[in-house]
Amino acid sequence: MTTTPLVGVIIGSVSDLENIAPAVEMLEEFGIPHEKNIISAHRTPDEMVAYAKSAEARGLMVIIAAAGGAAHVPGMVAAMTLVPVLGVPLPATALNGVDALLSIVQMPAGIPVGTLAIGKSGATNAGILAAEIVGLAYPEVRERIRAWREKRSEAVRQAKFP
Ligand code: RP5
Repeated sequence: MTTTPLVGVIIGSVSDLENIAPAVEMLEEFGIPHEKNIISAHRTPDEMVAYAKSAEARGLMVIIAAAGGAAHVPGMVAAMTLVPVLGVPLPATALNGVDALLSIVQMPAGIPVGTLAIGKSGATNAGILAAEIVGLAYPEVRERIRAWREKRSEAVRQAKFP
């Protein structure tokens, strides 16, 4: 297994840290080298462009891009790279993430962003989905995910309904 980051996780603001944490936990669970960056479409647009344009050459296989509000980052990054982008809408405004969901999921045909659920559930699944994509090239990652799923299945089988 390489030590070069295979998954890039980006958030739009430090205020997103708590919500994106489950994605990072999943990548750690499956032992996937990853990098983490705070990149804002409206506050640091130049850094966003540089990040997206260098992603492929740096060896990233997947980018998880999470943002709240207007949530431009996932779509803008997707427009500038062929590395698949998973978008996680985060609750950050009075609209509780519905704004970000609609923004991220409604990419016009031609530039896809794989959109997950709002908030921590979406972040968890983004981490797992990224791991599954990495698992296409790294069988050991796929086997870790298989074992993790089986452990969760077994926990349900052993659970008591009092
Ligand atoms: C987005 O705006 C971020 O992803 C965050 O969810 C939201 C609010 O950011 P802050 O104003 O809290 O920095 O760019």
